[in-house]
Amino acid sequence: MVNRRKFLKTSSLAGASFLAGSSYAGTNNHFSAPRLGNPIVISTWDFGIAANAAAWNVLKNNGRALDAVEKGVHVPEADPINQSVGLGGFPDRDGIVTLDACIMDELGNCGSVAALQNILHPISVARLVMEKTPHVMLVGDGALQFALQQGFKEVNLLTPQSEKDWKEWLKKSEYTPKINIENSFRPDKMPGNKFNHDTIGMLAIDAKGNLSGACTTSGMAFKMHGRVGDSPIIGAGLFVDNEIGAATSTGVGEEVIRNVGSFLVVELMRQGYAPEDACKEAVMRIIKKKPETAKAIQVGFLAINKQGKYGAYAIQKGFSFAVCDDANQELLIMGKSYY
Ligand code: SD4
Repeated sequence: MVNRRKFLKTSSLAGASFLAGSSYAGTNNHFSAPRLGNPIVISTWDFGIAANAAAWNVLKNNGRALDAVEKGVHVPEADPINQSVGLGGFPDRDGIVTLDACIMDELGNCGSVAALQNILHPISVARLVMEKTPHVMLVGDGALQFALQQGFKEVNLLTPQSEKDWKEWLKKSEYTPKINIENSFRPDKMPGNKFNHDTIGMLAIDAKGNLSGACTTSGMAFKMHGRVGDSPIIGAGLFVDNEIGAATSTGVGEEVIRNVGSFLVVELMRQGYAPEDACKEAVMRIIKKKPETAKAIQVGFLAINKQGKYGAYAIQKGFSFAVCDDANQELLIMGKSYY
C-alpha cells in the first residue's frame, strides 16, 4: 500500500500537473560532495511557493541560507489571509493569537520563541534569541519583553476574519484538527471547512553548501491557552545538521514531539536513508505507536540532505511542499494516503 504513494508535481508557473516519478527522491549516499554553487530552498504547503521566492532572492545573490529562510518565512508571517502563521493566525480557545517559531543555522546555533503574542515576525525574534542571548528558547511574556527590547513593535495579530471564525468555533468549542485542508488555506478554496492548521517549515542550502532552516506557526487552531506545539522545539519541528541535512515537520505537533521527529529524520539520513525514506520511517513510528490516533490526524515531514536531494512523507494524502532552485519552481502534492 505504502509504495503506491505518489506525489503530484505541479508547476507553479504553468499550472500544469502530472504524476512525478522519483525525480525528487534522495540518494542513499551521504558521503558524496555537498551541493556547492547550487542553492535550493524547499518549504511546506502551497504558501511555500511565495515564501521560497523571497528566500530565492537571497540565495541567488550568494546570500547565506540563514538569511534566506528568515526572509522566506516572513512572507506567510505577514499574510493576513493565511490563518495558520503569524498575522491573521487562528487564535487559541480564549481568542488570543500565540506564535511559535524556531531557526537553526549551519553551525548548530539555534533560537526559538513560543507562545509569543503581538509580534509580526516571531522568526526574527527567534533569530535574535540565537544571536544575542545565552539561551535557545524564550516563551510567553519573557519572549515579548525581549522582542520589545530589541525594537519590535506590538501589533494586533487577530484579524476580523479570524475573530469571526473563532466566535463561530466557540458555538461548539470542539477541538478536532481537520485533516488535509492544510494545502488549501484560502477560505474560498475550502468553503465550510476552514478551521485549518498549518505551519511553514523551510530548509535551504546556499551557494557555499551550507544548510539552515526555519519553522513558524500560530499552532493548532483553538488550542488551549499556553499550549506549545512541535514547531518551536528544536529536534521536533526543525533540525539542521550541516554535515548531513535538515528536516522540518507540520501537522499535529504532539505526535511529532513524542517522536522527536525532525531529529529522527536527520539521524536516519545520517544512517544512509534517502530523505523521503527517512521521512517515511519517522511517519511510520507515529503510525505504529498509535494507529488509531494516526488515522485521524495529519503529520508530514520534509527533508533535504547535504547534496540537495529532498523528499517528504505524510500520514495522509494532501501534504504539499514547494521547491525552488535555479531550474525549478514547483509544488509537489502527496497523492495517496497511508490509510
Ligand atoms: C503545531 N505543528 O502547532 C503545528 C501545527 C501545524 O499543520 O503544523 N499544523 O502543532
